[in-house]
Amino acid sequence: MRITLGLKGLPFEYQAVHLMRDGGQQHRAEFATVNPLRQVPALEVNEANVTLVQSMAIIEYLDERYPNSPLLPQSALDRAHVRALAEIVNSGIQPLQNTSTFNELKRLGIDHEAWARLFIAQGLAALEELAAPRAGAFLFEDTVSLADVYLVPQLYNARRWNVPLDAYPSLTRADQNAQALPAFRDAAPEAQPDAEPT
Ligand SMILES: N[C@@H](CCC(=O)N[C@@H](CS)C(=O)NCC(=O)O)C(=O)O
Repeated sequence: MRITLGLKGLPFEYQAVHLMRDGGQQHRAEFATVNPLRQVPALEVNEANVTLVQSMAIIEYLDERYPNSPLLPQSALDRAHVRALAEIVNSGIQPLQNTSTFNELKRLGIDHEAWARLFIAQGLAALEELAAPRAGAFLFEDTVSLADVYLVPQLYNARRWNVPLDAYPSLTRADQNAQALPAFRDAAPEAQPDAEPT
């Protein structure tokens, strides 16, 4: 969501919800009314007095409402391809390595680190295979798309879990090119006001 706000050049007010501190601030009663699933992100749209949840819904809303720098290509078939790339991350990798997923794995005595590395590597391998034939400077041809918006945070996370990335040249090329753009750099976790000092 932060990447998209940056790509669209939209000013926004940042409100931190720390997922670990105080047992997870997403579980506070006031946040549960924002998102009953107790997950970030959420976007308060002032002009409509509405709060949106689910990153895909938020990003597609922003893309429709602010059509500059479109995140989806012109043709319906190409849009389906780009959405499929984004969904590999959004529904095929990310939910398997969410904080709440890890908490439950730990409770069940399962090695969550091995679990995370397995599903991240499997998902990235599928993403590479699907993206490679049409990848260019970015995951779909030479323009930033919805697919890159999902790729970059997932590779950030993969590095955190020491997942080797050498086998995914289309993904690492797109990531490297995205890092040259302020919208991606400004959205990085360490660039946020509430980032822990390293
Ligand atoms: N499908 C949701 C996933 C949101 C999600 O899982 N957010 C994570 C942070 S990246 C979260 O809030 N986790 C809190 C938890 O698992 O307790 C979306 O795309 O917005």
